[in-house]
Amino acid sequence: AIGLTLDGRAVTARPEETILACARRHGVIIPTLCEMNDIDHAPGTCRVCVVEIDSPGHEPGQLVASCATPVRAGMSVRTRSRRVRDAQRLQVELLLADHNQDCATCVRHGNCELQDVAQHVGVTGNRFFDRARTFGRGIDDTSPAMIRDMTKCIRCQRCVTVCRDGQTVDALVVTGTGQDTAIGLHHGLSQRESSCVACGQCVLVCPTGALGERDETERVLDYLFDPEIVTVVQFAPAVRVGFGEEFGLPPGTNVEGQIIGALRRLGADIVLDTNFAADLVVMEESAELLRRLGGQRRPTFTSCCPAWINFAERHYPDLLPLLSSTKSPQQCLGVIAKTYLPERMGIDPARIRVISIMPCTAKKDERTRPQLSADGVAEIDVVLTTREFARLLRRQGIDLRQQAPSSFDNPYMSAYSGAGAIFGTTGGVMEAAVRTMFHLVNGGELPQIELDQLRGFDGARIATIPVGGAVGTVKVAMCHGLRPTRAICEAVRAGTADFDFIEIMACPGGCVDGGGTLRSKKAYLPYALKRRETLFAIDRATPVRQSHNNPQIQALYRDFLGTPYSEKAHGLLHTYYTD
Ligand code: HC0
Ligand code: SF4
Repeated sequence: AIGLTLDGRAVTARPEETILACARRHGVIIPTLCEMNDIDHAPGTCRVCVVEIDSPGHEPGQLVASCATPVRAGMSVRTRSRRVRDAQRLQVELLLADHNQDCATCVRHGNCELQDVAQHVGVTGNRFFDRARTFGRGIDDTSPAMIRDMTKCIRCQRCVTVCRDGQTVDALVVTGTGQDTAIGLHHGLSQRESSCVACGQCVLVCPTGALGERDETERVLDYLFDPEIVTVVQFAPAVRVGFGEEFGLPPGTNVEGQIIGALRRLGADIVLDTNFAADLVVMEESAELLRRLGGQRRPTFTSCCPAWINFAERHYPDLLPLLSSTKSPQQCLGVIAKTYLPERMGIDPARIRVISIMPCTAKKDERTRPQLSADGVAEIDVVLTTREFARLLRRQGIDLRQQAPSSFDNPYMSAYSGAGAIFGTTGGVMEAAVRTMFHLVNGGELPQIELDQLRGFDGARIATIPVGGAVGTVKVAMCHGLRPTRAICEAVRAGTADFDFIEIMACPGGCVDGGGTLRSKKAYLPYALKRRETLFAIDRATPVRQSHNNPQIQALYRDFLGTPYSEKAHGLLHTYYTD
């Protein structure tokens, strides 16, 4: 260990660590904006983390960026001297000079790292603000999923790092230098035209409101308060375990009951569960996979993650024939809610609007696919991210902590199995499908319901599953995050991958950490494992553990669809992809 002085206190540091890292370990706060430890990002561009040092090789009292300066034995560091505070304040004032400061209307209002840092360094005025300069950088609202408001960008480049190094999509690029530095899409393309897959990981790391979801809470209020419209609301498997934090509950708390209660209070007419549709997808996908097993084309890829579909279409179009044709649970729920449900309940389908609450930005984009509409009627009418749902509750004065829980009561489309519940975490779709495939092949139930070999958390995992019967074993792989996904796509393309079935989730962790989840400050994906544990606990506590044993799924096939993969099921629940 190295000895040094930190604000007059003798402390020890690890060799090679930066002044910033050392200070953090000792509980000393140095403000930062561009730096983000979780994604290994410290470009040193914001210069808010300056400190004063006395150290050999430096001028006495030299100001240095603490994120980029390693500790040295005998160094003396001052983090809060007058000179440091003045320098930090000046840096933040310069950042604010061309930052659109319409904070009251900002998507990041109340949860902004720039606001925090401005408070920390004591900025009290706007000496240099020049609104005209913010006009030089525009707003890109071409994507159905998200808005890039570059008038609020502070050029920290976290988005560039997460998109390039984390996701390997590399859609974003730094343009210009000095005062003209900006973040854009490669080749000057719009977000929509670019190679972006709408995964939303850049939104999760953005410290300000420069990147945000396209807010559609107003549309939802229009539907809720229109007496002619029958509102059908679904929420995704992962939403119930990632939403309580916003209202001060411990991370990973299951708030399913409170969400249902809040939706009823908002005036939702029918509350359904995406978990039900996950069970439906298992039925279709397992039947599809067993058919494909005998054929030439291997492997089959899952198709429920819309950012993965975008990735395949834009980056690996030659692999599209390998994707399962089964629509995602979100879309399957929409189509069944506009056909079977009104038939059963005696409602005019034209009055129905389906609202989804998803931990995902790409679900907003998926909804707009032309092949997911029939005769001009979209299967899903509006998608709210988890963040917008929190905003909607606040706008309506609902505090989740005070909300009495309620439960699902729709007799047709709200029951779910434990298999449907675990869709929200990496490996869950595979585990759910294996439980049903085993049944389809052998008649009975898989004796060991929880498949530990599928439950690790590495970016890519492989397993061999003894399904038995005529099938024997099935070789599977599960990837979460697009870096491991790219690696497996390359292997499949090269013919070196020996798999039958591959599950892909574009976001690291799967939906529990989707790009539409609540944003943490300075942390990337801090709660994945807690949320995942709660999903596994829901599975254990659910009396029915297999999708094919969900009584409402059995009734849907008996009364409406026929068998899995029947002509009717195929017409409603399957889709195609285009490059
Ligand atoms: Fe997911 Fe889904 S599991 S993508 O992660 O498959 O968003 O939670 O809703 O559609 O069910 C997200 C979560 C879903 C879908 C389901 C799938
Ligand atoms: Fe990159 Fe995903 Fe952001 Fe698109 S949404 S720019 S792919 S990180």
